[in-house]
Amino acid sequence: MGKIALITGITGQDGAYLSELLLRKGYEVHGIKRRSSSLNTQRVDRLYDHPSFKLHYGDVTDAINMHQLIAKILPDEIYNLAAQSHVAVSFEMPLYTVNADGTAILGILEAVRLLGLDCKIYQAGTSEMFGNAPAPQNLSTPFMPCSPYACAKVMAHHLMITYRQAYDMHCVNGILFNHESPLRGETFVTRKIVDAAKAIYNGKQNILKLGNLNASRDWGHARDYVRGMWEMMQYQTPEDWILATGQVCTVREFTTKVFAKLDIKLNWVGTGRGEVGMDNSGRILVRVDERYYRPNEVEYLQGDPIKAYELLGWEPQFTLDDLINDMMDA
Ligand code: NAP
Ligand code: G4F
Repeated sequence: MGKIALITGITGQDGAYLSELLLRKGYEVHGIKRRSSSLNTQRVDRLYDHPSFKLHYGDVTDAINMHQLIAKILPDEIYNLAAQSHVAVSFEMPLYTVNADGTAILGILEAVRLLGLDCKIYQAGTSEMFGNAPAPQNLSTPFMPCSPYACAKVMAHHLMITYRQAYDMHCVNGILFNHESPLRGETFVTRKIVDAAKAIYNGKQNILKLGNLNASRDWGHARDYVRGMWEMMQYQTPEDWILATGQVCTVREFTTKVFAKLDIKLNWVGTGRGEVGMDNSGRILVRVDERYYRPNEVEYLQGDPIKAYELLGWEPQFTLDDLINDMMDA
């Protein structure tokens, strides 16, 4: 008998890649999808006919629903990936974000505890929890969350440790730095840049508007990161982990690289909120737009994944160039 996994957030980027990975490993994969008036399962539609792939309606903020699903599915492993995962949106919907990204893990923890299940739980933590703490951020770096999203994730992280210590439950925290892919949501900056560059190249869009070009991120590929999630869950003891590449680039550099793949050289002119990116003929292709700035910004994230490297043998297989090529080719 293969293992049974339950994935919340299965319709998102990581949920889709993790589903593929677990099915390849012989798992029965159950996922929670939200009821929506429009289609929201495109990322997993190709798995729909797989005999070991099953979707259930649900919402992580509904603890009764989570309890019922966990009691019915009796999973060996739960991956809690569900989240309102957009940092900027969390400033506009703080209470919902804290409910979905912070409080909701309690519904899962309590269900597993009250049902007495021997079930491992993974919580999708984030480098945003470090906020503007000095880089490189490692497992000793203090959390300095500076968005409702990051505050919620810090709460979930500590609830996991509390249940691990109090009830001896197998609670695993993955603190993952930014990871992208062709399945990345369209409003995250890497996908937005790739889509816009291609549309500008094809004459379907005139300009790309961005916020803080100086923000620096440690960007990896989601395929590498879901493999790391699974490896953390197989480790003999429940622990906290960091997955990152250690390589950093700014939003400006990422944009330059993407346009260069289309043989467009961007020349940056001006500073701050007046900065623009022009092609060699002087046409403005990128402009800074105030609306994409956040009330609070995390300026520089660079992770130190040494523990995952030493204890799990995890290391990223995709370079930043590989990632951009994969996103451009999609
Ligand atoms: P994503 O593409 O935004 O996917 C989020 C998933 O959560 C979607 O399936 C979404 O469903 C679901 N969801 C949202 N609210 C829900 C609710 N109340 N009940 C049930 N499902 C809900 O995010 P991702 O990039 O795959 O990230 C996966 C997890 O890792 C998230 O928790 C994120 O915060 C965390 N994380 C991501 C990164 C990264 O760089 N990607 C880094 C660190 C941590 P719909 O499809 O219906 O919207
Ligand atoms: O792509 P982003 O929106 O990702 P962000 O805020 O780093 O969050 C992502 O990674 C986290 C891990 O560190 C996850 F936990 C989280 O769920 C999510 O997946 O923005 C990246 C940077 C930011 O500094 C932002 O201010 O790009 C800057 N940026 C500049 N212009 C922009 C834009 N971000 C977006 N989304 N859109 C812009 O136009």
